[in-house]
Amino acid sequence: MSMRATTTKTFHRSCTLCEAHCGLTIDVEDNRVVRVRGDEDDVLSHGYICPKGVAIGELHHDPDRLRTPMVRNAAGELEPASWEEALDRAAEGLARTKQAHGRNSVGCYIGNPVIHNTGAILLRQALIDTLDTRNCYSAGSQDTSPRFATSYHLYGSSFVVPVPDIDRTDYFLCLGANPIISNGSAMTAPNMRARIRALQERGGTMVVVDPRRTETADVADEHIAIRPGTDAELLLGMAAHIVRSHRAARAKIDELADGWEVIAQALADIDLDDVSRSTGIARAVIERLALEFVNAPTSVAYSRVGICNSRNGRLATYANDLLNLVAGRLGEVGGAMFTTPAIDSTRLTRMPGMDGHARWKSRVRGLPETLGDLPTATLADEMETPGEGQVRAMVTFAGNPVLSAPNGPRLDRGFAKLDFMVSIDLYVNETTRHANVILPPAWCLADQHVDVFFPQFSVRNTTGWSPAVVERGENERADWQILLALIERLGGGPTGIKPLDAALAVARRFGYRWTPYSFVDLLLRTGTYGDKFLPWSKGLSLAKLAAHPHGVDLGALEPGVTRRLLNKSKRVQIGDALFAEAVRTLTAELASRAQSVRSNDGGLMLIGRRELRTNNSWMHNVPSLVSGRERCVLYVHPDDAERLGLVDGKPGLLKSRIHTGEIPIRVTDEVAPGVVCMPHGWGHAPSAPWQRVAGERPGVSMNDWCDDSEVEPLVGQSILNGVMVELEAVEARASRVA
Ligand SMILES: Nc1nc2c(c(=O)[nH]1)N[C@H]1C(S)=C(S)[C@@H](COP(=O)(O)OP(=O)(O)OC[C@H]3O[C@@H](n4cnc5c(=O)[nH]c(N)nc54)[C@H](O)[C@@H]3O)O[C@H]1N2
Ligand SMILES: Nc1nc2c(c(=O)[nH]1)N[C@H]1C(S)=C(S)[C@@H](COP(=O)(O)OP(=O)(O)OC[C@H]3O[C@@H](n4cnc5c(=O)[nH]c(N)nc54)[C@H](O)[C@@H]3O)O[C@H]1N2
Ligand code: SF4
Ligand SMILES: [Mo]
Repeated sequence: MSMRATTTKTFHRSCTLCEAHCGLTIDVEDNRVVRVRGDEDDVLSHGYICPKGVAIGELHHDPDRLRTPMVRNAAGELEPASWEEALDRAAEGLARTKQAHGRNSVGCYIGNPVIHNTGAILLRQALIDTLDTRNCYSAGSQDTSPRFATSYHLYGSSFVVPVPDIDRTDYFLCLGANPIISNGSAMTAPNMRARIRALQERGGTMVVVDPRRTETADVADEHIAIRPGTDAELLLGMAAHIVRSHRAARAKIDELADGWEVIAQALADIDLDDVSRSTGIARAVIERLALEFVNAPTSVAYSRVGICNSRNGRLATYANDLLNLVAGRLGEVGGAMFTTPAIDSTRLTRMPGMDGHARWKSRVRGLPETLGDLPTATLADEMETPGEGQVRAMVTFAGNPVLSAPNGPRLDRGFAKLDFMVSIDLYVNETTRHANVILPPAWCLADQHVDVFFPQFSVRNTTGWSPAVVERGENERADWQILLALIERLGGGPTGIKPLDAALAVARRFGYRWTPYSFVDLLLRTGTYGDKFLPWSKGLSLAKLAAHPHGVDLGALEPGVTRRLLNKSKRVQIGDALFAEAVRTLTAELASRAQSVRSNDGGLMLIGRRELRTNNSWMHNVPSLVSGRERCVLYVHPDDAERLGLVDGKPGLLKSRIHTGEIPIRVTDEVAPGVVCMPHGWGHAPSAPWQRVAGERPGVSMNDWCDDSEVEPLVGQSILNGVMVELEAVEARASRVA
């Protein structure tokens, strides 16, 4: 028996699994992560960690995670291949399709983890430019597109997003978000529980508007159960009431915004009784909320995924910002504030072709792009409908649309029929199982990291550098290396800007190799806090960041709006014709809408749910994250359960326009009557052979029920909340059939 001394190396690194970006302290022995805990000295998270962060090592070492490229053989089975072979096959297949069927015949889908991955996000545009396709899709149309398109119109950049100044506000109105579980979105704020407690301890108030009494509602001062999909009405109604009560911050509005008169006129027509009928919230409550909001010393309205993925997602997102402006809270301490990031992504969005909205539309349904991406709800149409521009090949990159986008089964069939498909992913999942070539990256822990995206949306200005904590095997490649190799085989370069890529190709012959980190260094040094390449400067560079293992604190958010506006007018375009028209349309329809909502009595509305130990469709293959009680269950209010004869723990038969299937019932008064709720991202039966833990308890996919034929009208966002469904007990159906 041999005794070998193991040395433990300790690293500090930020967690890239969700937007909170907690600092982790990671112990590594023999190139294995043996212990993960919260980094007490991290400048933003001060030791906070959640179960997913604790499990990051388990994820990294998951034996089912792909370690080598996979290529489909003549028998149609995926088998391991060398990098050279896999990359050649990938490039050839894509080039062949493009040559035969034109540029738009190759589509691409970019998933959520890309925004958490420095190299991947910096090469994203180069990939799309190299593919030269209009058929680009992303998780955005199930997540942030309404937020980004609203920011683009109001502030001149999709990435200029107001952040709730949670640590200094007196009144936090939180709509359609569950930050105690999600740990915040478009709001990097680790340890929300402590932040909410601090708000309450300094005498502040938190109000949660949500059809479910969520974990966040549980710690708030007040929970208001709203009828799904009616937040635009509520927020516009509150703004209207503030105006009618002569409490609108007129001087502030005039100072900052254009088009107030148009919107004020549209607001004047809103009838709060109609709003009350539509939302299911008493008129007196709406009026009280409006006055509380405007009378608090400081206040902020914040809305996220629950709002974005609903019937009126973009109008509601606009109404959220409008309410902040009307109450004089935009750009104010304790209100909706703008960051001053060390790496300013808005500089990247100014690159040619990047930022914008509705510059082109999808071929079949005419839905608009946002930030270059078309709505995923129409990807299946584009795959199925013959003609010039039909999608015949796909690249999927860190995504799983079969589970994450509406009408997953239709997408599943579409992927199966493609001529060719390449996936860059850690796993064989429900989507990548259709690929001809899978290119698996060495995962985040094997690469350095500097966040270039989320400091845009942080409640405090901070930055930092993370080292790789495990060594990359000889045969392993980071996402950015895979992308670059694929792009170069297809004739492109790292920036997607032809003259620049040509210059970089020349420089390469002299030994200079572009890396994402050389670019990050450039962005840092030329940014607000940069050293501007002056050796004596105290400013930031990549090397300076590396000297601060717990991150660099750049201070609290600064007040002001105009400094962040990127439109020519340097004014908030609050009266944009698109929004004004949408407000008028909604107002006109309110009465009849309220009527139709009532006539739907008996029908149920399906909404989504996130759970602390899982993340969208992945992380279900990690035993410590999926142990314990079954999570993929449908919450049903006791009144509805009784009316429908449903029993807790037994399956129910859930039916939407496009799908009927069984799901276990949990009876709970957490959901409002008339509302049922299930998590998305489950339904792992098809990937069971490759993800053995996930396959043991596969669950069912919410997006089997969500309809892709109906989308939100202004951005084509998928409607994943407030989906009309019917429900019955499985036994009831069985006895009827008999
Ligand atoms: N019904 C319903 N549907 C929803 C939502 C909802 O609320 N309700 N939420 C939506 C939201 S907000 C989002 S963001 C989407 C997410 O939807 P998607 O982005 O389509 O899917 P994910 O489930 O995040 O899958 C991410 C994939 O990336 C892989 N991966 C993880 N890290 C890396 C990496 O570093 N490199 C590479 N190459 N691959 C990696 C994982 O293995 C996984 O297969 O789902 C959306 N779908
Ligand atoms: N544990 C965990 N954390 C995550 C993720 C995860 O999957 N698991 N995903 C990450 C991702 S990709 C994102 S984008 C963020 C999202 O973070 P959040 O935006 O906080 O998202 P959710 O937790 O889905 O919260 C949406 C809330 O909206 C409510 N809701 C549904 N319909 C309506 C409606 O019509 N009106 C109102 N007012 N509310 C409604 C739902 O009940 C739910 O409580 O979370 C991130 N963090
Ligand atoms: S909340 Fe959890 S998953 Fe999110 S960054 Fe922190 S530790 Fe990671
Ligand atoms: Mo998301």
